[in-house]
Amino acid sequence: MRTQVAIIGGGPSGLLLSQLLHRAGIDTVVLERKTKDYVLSRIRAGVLETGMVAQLRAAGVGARLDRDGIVHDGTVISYEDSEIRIDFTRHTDSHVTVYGQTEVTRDLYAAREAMDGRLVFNADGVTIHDADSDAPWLTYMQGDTEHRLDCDYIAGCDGFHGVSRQTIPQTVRNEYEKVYPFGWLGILSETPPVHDELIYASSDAGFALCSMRNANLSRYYIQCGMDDHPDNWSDDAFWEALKRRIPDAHAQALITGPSIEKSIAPLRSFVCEPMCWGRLFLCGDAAHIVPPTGAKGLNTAASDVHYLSQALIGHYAGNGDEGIAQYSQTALARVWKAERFSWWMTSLLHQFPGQTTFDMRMQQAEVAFLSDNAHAQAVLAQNYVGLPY
Ligand code: RFL
Ligand code: PHB
Repeated sequence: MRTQVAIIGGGPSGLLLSQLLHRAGIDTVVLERKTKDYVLSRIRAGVLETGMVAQLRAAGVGARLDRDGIVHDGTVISYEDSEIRIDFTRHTDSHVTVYGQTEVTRDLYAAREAMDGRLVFNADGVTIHDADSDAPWLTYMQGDTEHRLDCDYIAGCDGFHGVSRQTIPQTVRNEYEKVYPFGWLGILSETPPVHDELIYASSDAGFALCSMRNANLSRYYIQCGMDDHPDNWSDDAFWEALKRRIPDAHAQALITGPSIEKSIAPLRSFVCEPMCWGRLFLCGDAAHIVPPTGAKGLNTAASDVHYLSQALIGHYAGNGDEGIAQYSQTALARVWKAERFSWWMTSLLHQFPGQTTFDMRMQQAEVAFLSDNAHAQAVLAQNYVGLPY
Protein backbone atom coordinates (compact mmCIF):
# COMPACT_ATOMS: atom_id res chain seq x y z
CA MET A 1 0.00 0.00 0.00
CA ARG A 2 1.16 3.56 -0.70
CA THR A 3 0.02 6.95 0.54
CA GLN A 4 1.35 10.48 0.68
CA VAL A 5 1.12 10.95 4.46
CA ALA A 6 0.99 7.95 6.80
CA ILE A 7 -0.58 8.88 10.11
CA ILE A 8 0.06 6.77 13.20
CA GLY A 9 -2.76 7.14 15.76
CA GLY A 10 -6.49 7.64 15.27
CA GLY A 11 -7.04 10.00 18.21
CA PRO A 12 -8.05 13.62 17.71
CA SER A 13 -4.63 14.72 16.34
CA GLY A 14 -4.39 11.99 13.73
CA LEU A 15 -8.01 12.27 12.61
CA LEU A 16 -7.97 16.07 12.35
CA LEU A 17 -4.72 16.00 10.37
CA SER A 18 -6.09 13.32 8.06
CA GLN A 19 -9.30 15.25 7.50
CA LEU A 20 -7.57 18.60 6.80
CA LEU A 21 -5.10 16.98 4.39
CA HIS A 22 -7.79 14.97 2.59
CA ARG A 23 -9.81 18.15 2.02
CA ALA A 24 -6.69 19.69 0.46
CA GLY A 25 -6.38 16.73 -1.93
CA ILE A 26 -3.59 14.94 -0.03
CA ASP A 27 -3.91 11.20 0.47
CA THR A 28 -3.48 9.74 3.98
CA VAL A 29 -3.79 6.42 5.77
CA VAL A 30 -4.48 6.38 9.53
CA LEU A 31 -3.15 3.41 11.50
CA GLU A 32 -4.88 3.00 14.89
CA ARG A 33 -3.81 0.33 17.37
CA LYS A 34 -7.23 0.03 19.03
CA THR A 35 -10.83 -0.11 17.77
CA LYS A 36 -13.00 2.91 17.11
CA ASP A 37 -15.24 2.03 20.07
CA TYR A 38 -12.23 1.91 22.37
CA VAL A 39 -11.01 5.34 21.24
CA LEU A 40 -14.51 6.74 21.74
CA SER A 41 -14.80 5.27 25.23
CA ARG A 42 -12.05 7.49 26.64
CA ILE A 43 -13.40 10.48 28.56
CA ARG A 44 -10.91 13.29 28.28
CA ALA A 45 -10.86 16.97 27.38
CA GLY A 46 -13.85 19.25 27.54
CA VAL A 47 -12.73 22.77 26.71
CA LEU A 48 -11.92 23.95 23.17
CA GLU A 49 -10.09 27.15 22.26
CA THR A 50 -11.48 29.24 19.39
CA GLY A 51 -8.44 28.27 17.28
CA MET A 52 -9.39 24.63 17.56
CA VAL A 53 -13.06 25.36 16.85
CA ALA A 54 -12.00 27.26 13.71
CA GLN A 55 -9.96 24.26 12.57
CA LEU A 56 -12.81 21.84 13.17
CA ARG A 57 -15.06 24.07 11.07
CA ALA A 58 -12.37 24.23 8.35
CA ALA A 59 -12.23 20.44 8.49
CA GLY A 60 -15.99 20.32 7.81
CA VAL A 61 -16.91 19.01 11.26
CA GLY A 62 -18.28 22.17 12.86
CA ALA A 63 -22.03 21.57 12.55
CA ARG A 64 -22.72 19.56 15.72
CA LEU A 65 -20.12 21.55 17.63
CA ASP A 66 -21.80 24.81 16.62
CA ARG A 67 -25.18 23.41 17.66
CA ASP A 68 -24.29 21.67 20.94
CA GLY A 69 -21.07 23.37 22.10
CA ILE A 70 -21.53 25.74 25.04
CA VAL A 71 -19.73 29.08 24.76
CA HIS A 72 -18.13 30.23 28.02
CA ASP A 73 -17.14 33.88 28.45
CA GLY A 74 -15.45 33.38 31.78
CA THR A 75 -14.32 30.93 34.43
CA VAL A 76 -14.19 30.94 38.22
CA ILE A 77 -11.11 30.46 40.38
CA SER A 78 -12.00 29.83 44.02
CA TYR A 79 -9.82 29.72 47.07
CA GLU A 80 -11.58 28.36 50.17
CA ASP A 81 -14.78 30.47 50.18
CA SER A 82 -13.59 33.38 48.01
CA GLU A 83 -14.22 33.48 44.26
CA ILE A 84 -12.55 35.33 41.40
CA ARG A 85 -14.35 35.43 38.07
CA ILE A 86 -11.96 35.65 35.12
CA ASP A 87 -13.90 37.57 32.50
CA PHE A 88 -12.73 36.50 29.02
CA THR A 89 -14.82 39.14 27.26
CA ARG A 90 -13.32 41.95 29.30
CA HIS A 91 -9.73 40.84 28.78
CA THR A 92 -9.74 39.22 25.34
CA ASP A 93 -11.84 39.22 22.19
CA SER A 94 -12.36 35.51 22.59
CA HIS A 95 -14.03 32.74 24.64
CA VAL A 96 -13.87 28.95 24.96
CA THR A 97 -16.36 26.29 23.90
CA VAL A 98 -17.30 23.37 26.12
CA TYR A 99 -17.62 20.30 23.86
CA GLY A 100 -16.20 16.92 24.81
CA GLN A 101 -13.19 15.34 23.14
CA THR A 102 -15.30 12.21 22.68
CA GLU A 103 -17.72 14.20 20.54
CA VAL A 104 -14.89 15.84 18.56
CA THR A 105 -13.48 12.40 17.85
CA ARG A 106 -16.90 10.99 16.95
CA ASP A 107 -17.47 13.85 14.48
CA LEU A 108 -14.03 13.33 12.94
CA TYR A 109 -14.57 9.58 12.51
CA ALA A 110 -17.93 10.24 10.85
CA ALA A 111 -16.32 12.76 8.47
CA ARG A 112 -13.39 10.47 7.61
CA GLU A 113 -15.80 7.62 6.88
CA ALA A 114 -18.08 9.88 4.78
CA MET A 115 -15.05 10.80 2.62
CA ASP A 116 -13.96 7.14 2.36
CA GLY A 117 -10.82 7.98 4.29
CA ARG A 118 -8.54 5.02 4.81
CA LEU A 119 -8.55 4.06 8.52
CA VAL A 120 -6.90 0.86 9.69
CA PHE A 121 -7.99 -0.33 13.15
CA ASN A 122 -6.27 -3.00 15.26
CA ALA A 123 -2.96 -2.12 13.60
CA ASP A 124 -0.48 -3.90 15.86
CA GLY A 125 3.27 -3.52 16.09
CA VAL A 126 3.51 -0.42 13.89
CA THR A 127 7.19 0.01 13.04
CA ILE A 128 8.74 3.01 11.31
CA HIS A 129 11.50 2.39 8.75
CA ASP A 130 13.92 4.82 7.09
CA ALA A 131 12.29 7.94 8.53
CA ASP A 132 15.55 9.80 7.94
CA SER A 133 15.54 8.94 4.22
CA ASP A 134 13.54 10.23 1.25
CA ALA A 135 11.49 7.03 1.16
CA PRO A 136 10.11 6.21 4.61
CA TRP A 137 7.82 3.20 5.15
CA LEU A 138 5.90 1.48 7.87
CA THR A 139 5.06 -2.09 8.72
CA TYR A 140 2.22 -3.29 10.92
CA MET A 141 0.35 -6.46 11.74
CA GLN A 142 -3.34 -7.15 11.39
CA GLY A 143 -4.00 -10.54 12.87
CA ASP A 144 -1.24 -12.79 11.51
CA THR A 145 -0.61 -10.73 8.38
CA GLU A 146 2.16 -8.18 8.07
CA HIS A 147 1.43 -5.15 5.92
CA ARG A 148 3.74 -2.55 4.40
CA LEU A 149 2.81 1.10 3.88
CA ASP A 150 5.10 3.32 1.77
CA CYS A 151 4.74 7.08 2.04
CA ASP A 152 6.32 10.50 1.57
CA TYR A 153 5.92 11.62 5.19
CA ILE A 154 4.94 10.11 8.54
CA ALA A 155 2.88 11.95 11.17
CA GLY A 156 3.33 10.51 14.66
CA CYS A 157 -0.02 11.22 16.32
CA ASP A 158 0.10 8.19 18.60
CA GLY A 159 -0.07 9.78 22.03
CA PHE A 160 2.36 9.67 24.92
CA HIS A 161 2.83 5.88 24.87
CA GLY A 162 3.13 5.58 21.09
CA VAL A 163 5.97 4.30 18.94
CA SER A 164 6.75 7.48 16.99
CA ARG A 165 8.69 9.48 19.57
CA GLN A 166 10.64 6.36 20.60
CA THR A 167 11.77 5.96 16.99
CA ILE A 168 13.72 9.22 17.14
CA PRO A 169 17.26 8.21 18.18
CA GLN A 170 18.14 9.11 21.74
CA THR A 171 21.14 11.05 20.48
CA VAL A 172 18.73 13.38 18.64
CA ARG A 173 15.97 13.62 21.26
CA ASN A 174 15.91 15.88 24.30
CA GLU A 175 13.13 15.21 26.79
CA TYR A 176 12.00 17.53 29.56
CA GLU A 177 9.71 16.14 32.22
CA LYS A 178 8.05 16.95 35.53
CA VAL A 179 5.82 14.40 37.25
CA TYR A 180 3.47 15.88 39.87
CA PRO A 181 3.01 14.03 43.17
CA PHE A 182 -0.78 13.66 42.77
CA GLY A 183 -3.47 12.66 40.29
CA TRP A 184 -7.01 13.70 39.35
CA LEU A 185 -9.92 11.47 40.19
CA GLY A 186 -12.67 12.31 37.71
CA ILE A 187 -16.32 11.33 37.53
CA LEU A 188 -19.05 11.84 34.98
CA SER A 189 -22.60 12.05 36.29
CA GLU A 190 -25.99 12.63 34.69
CA THR A 191 -26.74 15.65 36.86
CA PRO A 192 -27.01 19.36 36.01
CA PRO A 193 -23.68 21.23 36.37
CA VAL A 194 -23.33 23.04 39.70
CA HIS A 195 -22.59 26.35 37.97
CA ASP A 196 -22.88 27.73 34.44
CA GLU A 197 -19.09 28.28 34.24
CA LEU A 198 -16.18 26.01 35.23
CA ILE A 199 -14.94 26.33 38.81
CA TYR A 200 -11.24 25.69 39.50
CA ALA A 201 -11.14 25.35 43.28
CA SER A 202 -8.20 25.40 45.64
CA SER A 203 -8.70 24.48 49.30
CA ASP A 204 -6.63 23.16 52.16
CA ALA A 205 -8.12 19.72 51.39
CA GLY A 206 -6.78 19.90 47.81
CA PHE A 207 -7.82 20.95 44.31
CA ALA A 208 -11.23 20.35 42.69
CA LEU A 209 -12.69 21.20 39.27
CA CYS A 210 -16.37 21.50 38.40
CA SER A 211 -16.84 21.06 34.65
CA MET A 212 -19.60 19.87 32.37
CA ARG A 213 -20.52 18.34 29.03
CA ASN A 214 -24.12 19.54 28.70
CA ALA A 215 -27.14 20.72 30.73
CA ASN A 216 -27.56 17.27 32.26
CA LEU A 217 -24.04 15.87 32.22
CA SER A 218 -21.42 17.04 34.70
CA ARG A 219 -17.72 16.29 34.90
CA TYR A 220 -16.04 16.77 38.28
CA TYR A 221 -12.47 16.17 39.38
CA ILE A 222 -10.71 16.11 42.73
CA GLN A 223 -6.99 15.97 43.44
CA CYS A 224 -6.04 12.52 44.80
CA GLY A 225 -2.89 10.63 45.72
CA MET A 226 -0.81 9.38 42.79
CA ASP A 227 -1.19 5.76 43.97
CA ASP A 228 -4.90 6.07 44.65
CA HIS A 229 -7.44 3.85 42.82
CA PRO A 230 -11.03 4.65 41.72
CA ASP A 231 -12.26 1.61 43.68
CA ASN A 232 -11.17 3.38 46.87
CA TRP A 233 -13.80 6.04 46.22
CA SER A 234 -17.50 5.40 46.62
CA ASP A 235 -19.70 8.00 44.91
CA ASP A 236 -20.67 9.35 48.34
CA ALA A 237 -17.04 9.77 49.36
CA PHE A 238 -16.34 11.59 46.10
CA TRP A 239 -19.26 14.01 46.53
CA GLU A 240 -18.31 14.72 50.14
CA ALA A 241 -14.70 15.47 49.17
CA LEU A 242 -15.84 17.71 46.33
CA LYS A 243 -18.24 19.67 48.57
CA ARG A 244 -15.47 20.19 51.09
CA ARG A 245 -13.26 21.83 48.41
CA ILE A 246 -15.63 24.22 46.66
CA PRO A 247 -17.17 27.41 48.10
CA ASP A 248 -20.08 26.78 50.44
CA ALA A 249 -22.74 28.32 48.23
CA HIS A 250 -21.84 25.94 45.39
CA ALA A 251 -21.51 22.96 47.76
CA GLN A 252 -25.07 23.57 48.90
CA ALA A 253 -26.35 23.89 45.34
CA LEU A 254 -24.53 20.76 44.11
CA ILE A 255 -26.87 18.08 42.78
CA THR A 256 -25.31 14.65 43.19
CA GLY A 257 -26.14 11.34 41.57
CA PRO A 258 -24.55 8.04 40.58
CA SER A 259 -21.29 8.27 38.64
CA ILE A 260 -21.37 6.77 35.13
CA GLU A 261 -17.56 6.86 34.81
CA LYS A 262 -14.81 7.14 37.39
CA SER A 263 -11.10 7.20 36.59
CA ILE A 264 -7.76 8.60 37.75
CA ALA A 265 -5.35 10.53 35.54
CA PRO A 266 -1.73 11.12 36.53
CA LEU A 267 -0.38 14.66 36.12
CA ARG A 268 2.73 15.28 34.08
CA SER A 269 4.51 18.01 32.15
CA PHE A 270 6.61 16.69 29.26
CA VAL A 271 8.20 18.05 26.08
CA CYS A 272 10.25 16.25 23.42
CA GLU A 273 12.58 18.34 21.28
CA PRO A 274 12.78 18.37 18.34
CA MET A 275 9.29 17.37 17.22
CA CYS A 276 10.62 15.80 14.03
CA TRP A 277 13.29 13.52 12.68
CA GLY A 278 13.85 13.29 8.95
CA ARG A 279 10.39 12.77 7.45
CA LEU A 280 8.74 11.88 10.77
CA PHE A 281 6.77 14.65 12.51
CA LEU A 282 5.24 14.39 15.98
CA CYS A 283 1.87 15.97 16.85
CA GLY A 284 -0.02 16.27 20.14
CA ASP A 285 0.55 14.01 23.13
CA ALA A 286 3.21 12.07 21.19
CA ALA A 287 5.45 15.11 21.62
CA HIS A 288 4.21 16.83 24.76
CA ILE A 289 1.98 16.43 27.82
CA VAL A 290 0.54 19.07 30.11
CA PRO A 291 -1.29 18.60 33.40
CA PRO A 292 -5.00 19.14 32.62
CA THR A 293 -5.32 22.20 34.89
CA GLY A 294 -5.34 24.73 32.04
CA ALA A 295 -7.29 22.60 29.50
CA LYS A 296 -4.39 22.85 27.06
CA GLY A 297 -3.61 19.25 25.98
CA LEU A 298 -6.08 18.78 23.15
CA ASN A 299 -5.81 22.43 22.14
CA THR A 300 -2.04 22.23 21.81
CA ALA A 301 -2.43 19.06 19.75
CA ALA A 302 -4.72 21.08 17.47
CA SER A 303 -2.17 23.87 17.03
CA ASP A 304 0.49 21.28 16.08
CA VAL A 305 -1.92 19.86 13.51
CA HIS A 306 -2.49 23.36 12.16
CA TYR A 307 1.25 23.98 11.64
CA LEU A 308 1.90 20.53 10.17
CA SER A 309 -1.12 20.52 7.86
CA GLN A 310 -0.20 23.97 6.54
CA ALA A 311 3.40 22.86 5.98
CA LEU A 312 2.36 19.73 4.08
CA ILE A 313 -0.32 21.53 2.06
CA GLY A 314 2.33 24.13 1.12
CA HIS A 315 4.71 21.38 0.06
CA TYR A 316 2.22 19.55 -2.13
CA ALA A 317 1.02 22.84 -3.64
CA GLY A 318 4.59 23.48 -4.78
CA ASN A 319 5.13 26.38 -2.42
CA GLY A 320 8.39 25.10 -1.02
CA ASP A 321 9.45 23.30 2.13
CA GLU A 322 9.99 26.20 4.48
CA GLY A 323 6.98 25.20 6.62
CA ILE A 324 8.24 21.64 6.91
CA ALA A 325 11.74 22.79 7.87
CA GLN A 326 10.33 25.17 10.47
CA TYR A 327 7.59 22.87 11.83
CA SER A 328 9.30 21.74 15.02
CA GLN A 329 10.55 25.19 15.96
CA THR A 330 7.19 26.87 15.23
CA ALA A 331 5.14 24.28 17.11
CA LEU A 332 7.50 24.20 20.09
CA ALA A 333 7.36 27.96 20.55
CA ARG A 334 3.63 27.68 21.26
CA VAL A 335 3.93 24.37 23.14
CA TRP A 336 6.31 25.81 25.74
CA LYS A 337 3.90 28.67 26.49
CA ALA A 338 1.07 26.19 27.06
CA GLU A 339 3.44 24.17 29.27
CA ARG A 340 4.24 27.25 31.32
CA PHE A 341 0.58 28.15 31.78
CA SER A 342 -0.49 24.61 32.74
CA TRP A 343 2.42 24.27 35.19
CA TRP A 344 1.58 27.65 36.71
CA MET A 345 -2.11 26.86 37.20
CA THR A 346 -1.25 23.44 38.62
CA SER A 347 1.29 24.95 41.04
CA LEU A 348 -1.14 27.65 42.11
CA LEU A 349 -4.16 25.48 42.89
CA HIS A 350 -2.96 22.10 44.23
CA GLN A 351 -1.80 20.96 47.64
CA PHE A 352 1.71 19.54 47.30
CA PRO A 353 2.72 16.80 49.76
CA GLY A 354 5.29 18.22 52.14
CA GLN A 355 4.63 21.82 51.20
CA THR A 356 5.64 24.24 53.90
CA THR A 357 3.56 27.02 55.45
CA PHE A 358 5.70 29.40 53.41
CA ASP A 359 4.70 27.61 50.19
CA MET A 360 1.05 27.92 51.21
CA ARG A 361 1.43 31.61 51.91
CA MET A 362 2.94 32.05 48.45
CA GLN A 363 -0.10 30.39 46.87
CA GLN A 364 -2.42 32.57 48.95
CA ALA A 365 -0.50 35.73 48.04
CA GLU A 366 -0.66 34.82 44.37
CA VAL A 367 -4.44 34.28 44.56
CA ALA A 368 -4.81 37.57 46.46
CA PHE A 369 -2.82 39.33 43.72
CA LEU A 370 -5.00 37.71 41.05
CA SER A 371 -8.19 38.69 42.85
CA ASP A 372 -7.64 42.44 42.64
CA ASN A 373 -5.24 42.89 39.74
CA ALA A 374 -6.81 43.28 36.31
CA HIS A 375 -3.47 42.69 34.56
CA ALA A 376 -3.01 39.35 36.30
CA GLN A 377 -6.57 38.39 35.34
CA ALA A 378 -5.88 39.45 31.75
CA VAL A 379 -2.79 37.21 31.59
CA LEU A 380 -4.83 34.25 32.84
CA ALA A 381 -7.69 35.02 30.44
CA GLN A 382 -5.38 35.34 27.40
CA ASN A 383 -3.69 32.05 28.13
CA TYR A 384 -6.93 30.23 28.95
CA VAL A 385 -8.77 31.22 25.76
CA GLY A 386 -5.61 30.25 23.86
CA LEU A 387 -2.63 32.07 22.41
CA PRO A 388 -3.02 32.93 18.72
CA TYR A 389 -1.69 30.77 15.88
P1 RFL B 1 -4.40 10.52 22.01
O1 RFL B 1 -5.75 11.03 22.28
O2 RFL B 1 -3.67 9.82 23.10
O3 RFL B 1 -4.50 9.58 20.73
C1 RFL B 1 -3.42 8.78 20.31
C2 RFL B 1 -3.97 7.60 19.54
O4 RFL B 1 -2.88 6.81 19.06
C3 RFL B 1 -3.16 5.43 19.29
N1 RFL B 1 -1.86 4.73 19.38
C4 RFL B 1 -1.34 3.99 18.39
N2 RFL B 1 -1.81 3.69 17.18
C5 RFL B 1 -1.03 2.91 16.40
N3 RFL B 1 0.16 2.40 16.79
C6 RFL B 1 0.66 2.68 18.01
N4 RFL B 1 1.84 2.21 18.39
C7 RFL B 1 -0.09 3.51 18.86
N5 RFL B 1 0.08 4.00 20.11
C8 RFL B 1 -1.00 4.72 20.42
C9 RFL B 1 -3.96 5.42 20.58
O5 RFL B 1 -4.75 4.24 20.69
C10 RFL B 1 -4.81 6.68 20.42
O6 RFL B 1 -6.04 6.41 19.79
O7 RFL B 1 -3.42 11.70 21.53
P2 RFL B 1 -3.76 12.99 20.61
O8 RFL B 1 -4.55 12.61 19.40
O9 RFL B 1 -2.47 13.71 20.46
O10 RFL B 1 -4.75 13.87 21.53
C11 RFL B 1 -4.31 14.45 22.72
C12 RFL B 1 -5.46 14.58 23.71
O11 RFL B 1 -6.11 13.33 23.82
C13 RFL B 1 -5.00 15.06 25.09
O12 RFL B 1 -4.02 16.08 24.97
C14 RFL B 1 -6.16 15.64 25.93
O13 RFL B 1 -7.11 14.64 26.22
C15 RFL B 1 -5.64 16.24 27.25
N6 RFL B 1 -6.73 16.74 28.13
C16 RFL B 1 -7.31 17.96 27.90
N7 RFL B 1 -6.92 18.73 26.85
C17 RFL B 1 -7.56 19.91 26.60
O14 RFL B 1 -7.15 20.60 25.66
N8 RFL B 1 -8.62 20.38 27.36
C18 RFL B 1 -9.08 19.66 28.41
O15 RFL B 1 -10.07 20.07 29.02
C19 RFL B 1 -8.40 18.42 28.75
N9 RFL B 1 -8.82 17.69 29.78
C20 RFL B 1 -7.16 15.96 29.21
C21 RFL B 1 -8.22 16.48 30.03
C22 RFL B 1 -6.59 14.72 29.49
C23 RFL B 1 -7.05 14.00 30.58
N10 RFL B 1 -6.45 12.75 30.80
C24 RFL B 1 -7.17 11.54 30.96
C25 RFL B 1 -5.01 12.61 30.63
C26 RFL B 1 -8.68 15.76 31.11
C27 RFL B 1 -8.08 14.55 31.41
C28 RFL B 1 -8.59 13.81 32.63
C1 PHB C 1 -13.08 18.59 31.48
O1 PHB C 1 -14.24 19.04 31.36
O2 PHB C 1 -12.83 17.39 31.37
C2 PHB C 1 -11.97 19.51 31.80
C3 PHB C 1 -12.21 20.88 31.79
C4 PHB C 1 -11.18 21.76 32.11
C5 PHB C 1 -9.93 21.27 32.42
C6 PHB C 1 -9.68 19.91 32.41
C7 PHB C 1 -10.71 19.02 32.11
O3 PHB C 1 -8.94 22.14 32.75
